[in-house]
Parts: sequence; C-alpha cells; structure tokens
Amino acid sequence: MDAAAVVEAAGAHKRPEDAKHVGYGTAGFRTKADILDHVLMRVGVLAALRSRCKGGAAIGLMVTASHNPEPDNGAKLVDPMGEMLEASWEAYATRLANCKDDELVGEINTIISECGIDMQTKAKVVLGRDTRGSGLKLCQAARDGCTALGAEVVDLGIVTTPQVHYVVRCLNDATYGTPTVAGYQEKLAAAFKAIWTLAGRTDLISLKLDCANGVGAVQMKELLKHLDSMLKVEMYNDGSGQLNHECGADYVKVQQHAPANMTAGAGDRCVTFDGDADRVLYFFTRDGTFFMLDGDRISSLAAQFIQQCATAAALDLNIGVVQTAYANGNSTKFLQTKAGVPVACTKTGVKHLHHKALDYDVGVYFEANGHGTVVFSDAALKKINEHESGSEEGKRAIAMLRAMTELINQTVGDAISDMLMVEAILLLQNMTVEDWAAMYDDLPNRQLKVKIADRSVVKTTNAERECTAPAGLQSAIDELVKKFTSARSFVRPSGTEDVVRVYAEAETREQADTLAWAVAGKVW
Ligand code: NG1
Ligand code: ZN
Repeated sequence: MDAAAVVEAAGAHKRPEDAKHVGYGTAGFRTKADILDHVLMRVGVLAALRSRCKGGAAIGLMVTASHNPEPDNGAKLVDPMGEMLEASWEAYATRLANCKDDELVGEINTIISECGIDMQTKAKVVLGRDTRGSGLKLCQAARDGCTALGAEVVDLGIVTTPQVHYVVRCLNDATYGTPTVAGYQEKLAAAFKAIWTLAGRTDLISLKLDCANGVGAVQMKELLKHLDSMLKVEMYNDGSGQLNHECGADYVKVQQHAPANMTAGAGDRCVTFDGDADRVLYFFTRDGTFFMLDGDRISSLAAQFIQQCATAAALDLNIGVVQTAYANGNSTKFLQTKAGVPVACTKTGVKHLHHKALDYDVGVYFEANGHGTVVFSDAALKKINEHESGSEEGKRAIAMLRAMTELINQTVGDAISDMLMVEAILLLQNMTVEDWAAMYDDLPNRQLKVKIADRSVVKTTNAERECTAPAGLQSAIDELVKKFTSARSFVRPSGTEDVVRVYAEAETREQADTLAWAVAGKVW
C-alpha cells in the first residue's frame, strides 16, 4: 500500500475531531450529506480493498440516500455478482469510516492482514450517484479513496442503484450482459420487445409515472427512446421539484394516497418509484377510493405467472416466494392456498430475502414496500433455455419464461425492470390492474412508529414475528391479538430509524387501527 497516498487523501478529506459516529447498516451509510466527505473517501478505500480481496473483481459504490430527504446522502457497496456487500465486511466499513485520520493507515493494514489481501492484485470500482446535489462532491471523495489505493474507477455518473448492480455483475460475468448503462437499456428493451411480439399487442400501453423527482426520471427517459412504440409514459415529479418531497414510493406507501402534482383518475394506471429507483408500487382509484398494489401484489402476480408457465411447459421448477413479517396476511394465504407456492419469511432487509430466495430454482422476493426481484438459479436457467416443449402452449410458455429471465434485473430490486415485468405479465395474460387487484383483498393494516429511550431493548425472534424482550411484551401482544378477527401484530426495532415499529392487521380497518394503538401502548 502507498501509505503516503492514503495520508494525502486523508488530508484532503479530513475527519472533523467531533465527527458523528456512522454505522454501515441495512442501507449502507446514510446521514446528512455535509458530514459524509471523509466517510466517502474511506468507502472508496474499502471498495478498492474489497475488489482486491475478491481477486480483482469489480465492486460497486453507489452514492445515494434512496427515499430520504434531499439534504441526506449515503453510500452502499455492491459485491461482484451484483449482490449487497457481504455482512462480515460491514464491520470493516464502520471501523474505517470512524477511525481518526492518523489511524487510517493502521486500520487499512489490519483489514489487509485479517483478510489476507494481496495488494499486487488489480482493483476496479464502479461508481454511481443519484440526482442529489451533494452527489458529485461525494463521488469525488470516493474516487480519491479508490485512487489512493491504486484502484481503477469506472464512473457511471447519474444512474439508478440497480444499474450499478447490473454493471458490476456484467463486468464480472460477461454472460449477464454488456457492462454499460446503454447495455442495460438495450437488454431490457429487447426483452420487453420480445414479450410485446409474443403478446401480439398493437396499441400503446399508457402509464402515469411518479419519479420522486429522482434518477428514475433520467433513466426512464433514456429507456423510452427504445420503447416509444409500445409504452406511453406520462411522467410526474420528473426532476423539476424537490427530491422525495410529497412524492415517491415511500411517500405513497406510507400516506396511502397519490403523490403531489399527480391525479389518479378512474382508469389511470399509476406507478411510483423511489428516489434511486429500486422500489416500485402501482396504484389506481376506483369510485374515489385509493388502491395500492404493493410488493406483496407484485410477488403474487410474478409467482403465479411463473408457476403457470412452468406447468404449461411441463417444466419441473421449484418456485418459492420470500416475504417479511410486513407481508399482508392475505397475500401469504393467496400464495400458499390458491397459487400453491411455498412461502418463506425472513427478517426485514432485502439482503435476507435475497439470500433465502437463492434456495429455490426460482425465488420471488419482495418487501411490502416494493423492493424486490426474482432470481433464477443456474439450474433453472439451463432448464428454461434448453427445454423443448411439444405443444404450442408449452412453446409459448417457455418463450415467455425466457424473455422474463432477460427482463428481470436479478441482481437486486429494480423499479424500472420490475415495472416492465409487471407490464409484461399483465400484457401476456391480458389483465388490467383491476384484475390484478382482484387476485385477493388486502387485510386492513396499520404501521406505527413508537419512539422510546432505547429501542435496542426490544429483541425479536422467528423472523421478527415474536419478541423475546422486554419480558412480558409478547404475552401482552398475544392477549390483545386474541380479541380481534384474522388479526396479527408484531413489534421490532427499526434498522434505519430510531424508532420501534408496530404492525397490526385485522379483518376491518377499525380493528387494525385499534390493535396497532393498543400494542403501541404496551411498547411505551
Ligand atoms: P427498517 O427501518 O429496519 O424497518 C426499512 C424498511 C425495510 C427496508 C429498509 C432499508 C419497512 C417496514 N422497513 O427498514 O423494508 O427497505 O428500510 O431501506 O418498510
Ligand atoms: Zn431506494
């Protein structure tokens, strides 16, 4: 290691004496942008180390704070196959980000020796940022960290988080696609065109899209150049307003109404992305009532479709859905009983869902908030690509599955790719969003945030569905749940905010609300 170069980078990106401690959590580093300069330089250093540790494979570094307000920013690292950073490295990230400037060289040496990193190996880091004003400067800090460690930097500029995952994957696995943003656009467009042709559709699909004033708008405009004969997308909150302010997938999910500057009229098919375009939700209104098609709905639609294609083609595929405790109880019931698909439940956070999804030939996973994707194992891809079906119906089903494997960004949840997947399924099955909504009825539910002195006193087990501490809390919840019909409730400490989250669902809106508030009363 060139210690002098590290000292120089540390000098250019000084850590203030009173710097706030930052932790690499579920969403990477995320805090106010103006205290992140030294952190980003160090994340650049870590990305270079990670690349060497992985034999010179490209590593991604995305500068984003997703659905947080504009003054925030953050950073996430992407591992070689396009997956999230391996959990054991999160502690290195936190250590490196928080050490004093004069401890930096020592910390780097510790990581090098603990991981047995060969510093002669080449290193490559793929950088991307969302549309936040602070992004350019923070990317420069990250770049300085990479360069100090002698890593090559591939700067993608303003891109969605899933595009960074895609490019990283392609650089390390050429079979996945061309490792550029243009390659991403072309791959998705070609797959969607194939589906369009299979469906024999002739008229345009019309959508209204809320882009959260974020990067989704920039990238959708590019993609639509390839798809303008198939999709007509009216964009709202396309960058002229404040990022994530009264708009975006998180806002729509939590507020349960349309974003600002956009009306969802009868018959409108509305879609919303979050600020870095890795989450997507659909919504529409009927007789003035707002209907949301969330991550559970996307999972149900995708799992049922893939199951039906496999059956039609007589293809033996082990399909499973992965959810979290926040999945609506009726979605779980629909999947298990009507669609006949097994459902697993993991802790909150896509890395847990993604990991579990790899247990299946085809793993469908979505968080209720719209973040998720479908992963196909190598064995499943081989079966799908080599299978020959005798019947016309079987041939069509296989062609549909093949196009799906190309359309879906399997590395991570991707709003653009997921939206095209939904459109493709609706198109191939000749379904409207109303038909989709009719697959099952959501159980009314309520989420609350409770602020307590120390949220870490709440401990959970069984994929966060039961709490083990403080003593007596779970039995109090059980007693309350018994009083309501089709009810379920759980509490867990948030991994991204200083709150305890309360979730309740029950047969009626009133029951769900009453139960949620009663459970919240036990947490205080
Ligand atoms: P926490 O704050 O741990 O509940 C939230 C979301 C997760 C996930 C992460 C990462 C809910 C209830 N929780 O986690 O689903 O998206 O943020 O951004 O939506
Ligand atoms: Zn996001």
